[in-house]
Amino acid sequence: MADVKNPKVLATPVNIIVGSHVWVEDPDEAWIDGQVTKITGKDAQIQTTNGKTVTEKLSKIYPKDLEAPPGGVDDMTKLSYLHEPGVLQNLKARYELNEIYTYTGNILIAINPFQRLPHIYDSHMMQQYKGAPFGELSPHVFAVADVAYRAMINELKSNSILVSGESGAGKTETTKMLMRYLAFLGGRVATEGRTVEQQVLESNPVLEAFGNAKTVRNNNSSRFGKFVEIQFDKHGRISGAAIRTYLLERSRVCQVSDPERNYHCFYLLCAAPAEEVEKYKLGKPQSYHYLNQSHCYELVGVSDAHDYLATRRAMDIVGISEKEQEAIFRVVAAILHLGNIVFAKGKEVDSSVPKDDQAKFHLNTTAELLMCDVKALEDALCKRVMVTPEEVIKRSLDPQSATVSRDGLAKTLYSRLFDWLVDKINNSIGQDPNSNFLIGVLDIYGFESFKANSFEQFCINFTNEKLQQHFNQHVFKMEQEEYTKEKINWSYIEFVDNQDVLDLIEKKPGGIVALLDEACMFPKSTHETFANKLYQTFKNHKRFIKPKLSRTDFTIAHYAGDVLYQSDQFLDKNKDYVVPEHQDLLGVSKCPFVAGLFPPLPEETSKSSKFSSIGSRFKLQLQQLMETLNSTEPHYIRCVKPNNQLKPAIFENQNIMQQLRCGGVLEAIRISMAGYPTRKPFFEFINRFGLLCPEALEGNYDEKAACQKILEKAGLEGFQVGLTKIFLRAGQMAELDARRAEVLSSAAKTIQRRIRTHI
Ligand code: AOV
Ligand code: MG
Repeated sequence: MADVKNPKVLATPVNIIVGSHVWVEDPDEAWIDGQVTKITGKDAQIQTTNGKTVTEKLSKIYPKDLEAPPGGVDDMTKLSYLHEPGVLQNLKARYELNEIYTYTGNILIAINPFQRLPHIYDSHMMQQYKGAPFGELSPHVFAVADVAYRAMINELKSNSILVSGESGAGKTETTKMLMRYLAFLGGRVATEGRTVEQQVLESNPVLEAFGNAKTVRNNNSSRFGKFVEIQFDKHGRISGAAIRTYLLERSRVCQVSDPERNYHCFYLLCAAPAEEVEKYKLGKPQSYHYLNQSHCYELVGVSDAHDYLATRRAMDIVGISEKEQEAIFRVVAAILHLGNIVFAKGKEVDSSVPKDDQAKFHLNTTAELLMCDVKALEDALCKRVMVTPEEVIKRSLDPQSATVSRDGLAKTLYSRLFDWLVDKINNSIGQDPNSNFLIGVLDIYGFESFKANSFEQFCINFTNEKLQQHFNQHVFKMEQEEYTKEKINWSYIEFVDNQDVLDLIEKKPGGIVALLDEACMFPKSTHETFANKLYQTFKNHKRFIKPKLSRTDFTIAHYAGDVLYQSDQFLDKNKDYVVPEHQDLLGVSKCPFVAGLFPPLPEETSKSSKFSSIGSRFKLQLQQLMETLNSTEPHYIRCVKPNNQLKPAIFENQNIMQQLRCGGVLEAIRISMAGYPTRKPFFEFINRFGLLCPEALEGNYDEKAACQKILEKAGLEGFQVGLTKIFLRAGQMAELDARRAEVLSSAAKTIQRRIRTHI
């Protein structure tokens, strides 16, 4: 495994001399260009273009390609010098021209423009990309979807497109473009009624209304992961689809803080036409505890009233009936009322009752909307049934515990509602049992490292480790295929993957997920005992670090960097626990929709262990996802967020560099560096370097032999000559350029001398 934090992995050993144009690290700009003014031993002094004079080790500076086109190149592998600063410079030059897409071989890098760029997604554009050979037109999401579709048709093999990037980088927008383009390719022209492709597309606004929210990082942040499988029939037409979702963020339902919002659907409903708002006895979002913990209610440029109607229309199209829609929004309204049931101390010790008339009003309304008995609802919130060998007793909860119980019910209701929507959409679109191949599109959360990291970040980063391994293996395989195609020897290329981190997390028995389950099942566990167990078990693990000053935190050295996790809520969050009182209450709701969200538990689980582990279930889901992905031909899109202000035309070097590291773009480049990063077709190579060995180009020369002669004369070793291209090791291109510069300058001097002697 490469040390991705250390840019040296992309080091190119080159001949740097006084006067060389180079890149040097800069605290503000990540990389800045300049010219070497002095070399002392292993150090170089550089005059930078931002006016500084810096001294840096020779091994830490990189040559600047003076012949790089000012507008950049559309594929990183066309860069003569493949290194971090070169990659960054190239992206920047392109972004300035609104060229937001760039390839790195087969990987598409997409930098969020934060503005609608004219025409780049219209139907004329789709028409152009249809069937165009990859790389012929400018890089584009449509090109990736087109390649996937063609590959599926021609090779009769499933394909997948994996979209990744940090929050706000543009994954969901990219996914929607991909789906639109696939619907364009595989859709039926002018079919009557609701087509499968329309339903697939309209599932997006429905899922976004219930699964997206404004966060600090993105005004429309998806709070769940999504894998959409689009199935095709043998004529290449869309014949079915399946949507799988991962780990919806549950805590948001009861807990939001400035400047974030709860899930969009709550605000949409409050902005619904008056008769609906009245029917559900709703008021302004400001009146609800689940919403007013944050002071953000409206989104710039978004009309909740308009989006409410749009969501209802989308629900119609995906096949959710009028009656079901009514029930869905009734549950949404019930959750808002539920959150306003405030408790005060009751007459008995440690008991609680609704605090005042307001609280009672909300209690009554919640019961009405959920169509359950109001007394039973109150009991379910304020009491717990204790089963002892002798008797069954009802124990009261104090106001604080009753509040926890209330929030638990809200979270369960909401997550079941969300799962119901996903199931419904799947059933309504329908699966094609005869479909032999599919295109899967993955829109999943990117690597996260915040000030405070909990179980959610742990699961998210676990996902990213899995995908990173998949990515590395794929990039490595692609490299090998290119070498095999050109019939060159690649046997010594090695790379180490991140299996050790994956073992630490998921190994059975003994990985963190397994130890967490163990802790959850043992009644006396606390987060302290859990953390201690981790410290003992992974004392000598390279990827696990116990911070010196903490007794409960732990750090994992992920491929994308170290993340410090706080263990205190791991146990609670891992328990997928539905309070039996809540289950019993809503399982018998008079509303079949609500009762359907709480189907009776199978006999054995209801009696014995009520514990089911979110971590283990997630691990299993990931395993299944990886199996699916492994049976497909993958394509990668790496989304990049150019700035944290969410504004157009701001390109923050450091920020972007970090994302390229985390997204594995630099890792892909590193893998390529371990082999032969620079490839030049014979004729291009001869054009550029023929002057190093003019005798090789005499008469009717053979291109391949001429290239070989040029390279040998230059004294290079380790390069390979393929069938149509030269394959150079890292740094050799720069070495050749240095020779070329020498030849050119001595030729210039000779000419000057001749001119002088003539005069
Ligand atoms: P995400 O999916 O990667 O974040 P989104 O796809 O929601 O990010 O993009 C965030 C915002 O960036 C969108 O709401 C648009 O305003 C803008 N945007 C993204 N891509 C484009 C584009 N191609 N053209 C124009 N604007 C764009 V998260 O779901 O938070 O991880 O959990
Ligand atoms: Mg998203």
